[in-house]
Amino acid sequence: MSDITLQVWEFELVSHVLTLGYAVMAAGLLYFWLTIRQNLPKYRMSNVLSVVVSISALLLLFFQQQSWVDSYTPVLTGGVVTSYESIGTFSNGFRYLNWLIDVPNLLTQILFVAAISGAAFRKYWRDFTLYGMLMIVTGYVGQFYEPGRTAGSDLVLWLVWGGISTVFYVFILITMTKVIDEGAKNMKGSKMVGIFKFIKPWFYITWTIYPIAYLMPALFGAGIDSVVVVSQQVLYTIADVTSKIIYGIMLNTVSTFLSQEEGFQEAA
Ligand code: RET
Repeated sequence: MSDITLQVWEFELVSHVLTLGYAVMAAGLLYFWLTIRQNLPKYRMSNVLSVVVSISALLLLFFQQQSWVDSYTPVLTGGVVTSYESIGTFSNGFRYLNWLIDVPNLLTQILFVAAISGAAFRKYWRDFTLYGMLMIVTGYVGQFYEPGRTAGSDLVLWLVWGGISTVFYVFILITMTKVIDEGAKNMKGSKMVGIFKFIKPWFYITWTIYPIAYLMPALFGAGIDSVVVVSQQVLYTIADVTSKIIYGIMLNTVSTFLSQEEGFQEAA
């Protein structure tokens, strides 16, 4: 990584945001686990997948925070910290590998709440997993070429791999749109249709934060500088909380109310 000097507040902001991120994952983990029995058994797999997603993100953000602190050293002037200098490479590579676990799970869990089963379930599951993996792997290759980050930077290759990844992302959006439309039909007459349909714009917005973070070096000029590094971490963490935990809470709320409407009562 080229030398980066961070203002004290920039260094601390990222450290705090990452810590908040894994604290939210820990809270989400408990919430999804403790509320699972409020749901009919047919919806519970959605909670299980939320638990899997939360724990993997918890670990990732924890190590991301440690790696952040290890990658910078304080610069002292007259005994006072005036800035932070980079001393190692801090990369987003771990995140991408974490998405390999989380993306297929996040995409699959909605199928249970949408009451999609049988051959349709298998088809959506296969498409989601395939597109998700290909989107991430191509994006992972692309981030190695990120402008200004290492000696291997290459603007064109970075954009080409990012572009290929975007094609798979568009397939995911199309598939998710179909799933939500179908799920809304399946729960017609329920009070939960509104919340369930709201997941569509929520999904579009929160998932699109990831490619925006990828593009930060292009939006802020040629080389990597502190604005790029800091804004990427803040954006990725906002995206993590909204696309995993808040999305999971919406799905859990829908399944709990659907369970009640279907006459289910939690055993005492
Ligand atoms: C990349 C590369 C650039 C192009 C696109 C991307 C999309 C990434 C997305 C990631 C979603 C991740 C989630 C993780 C949750 O754990 C790979 C940044 C389109 C949409 C939801």
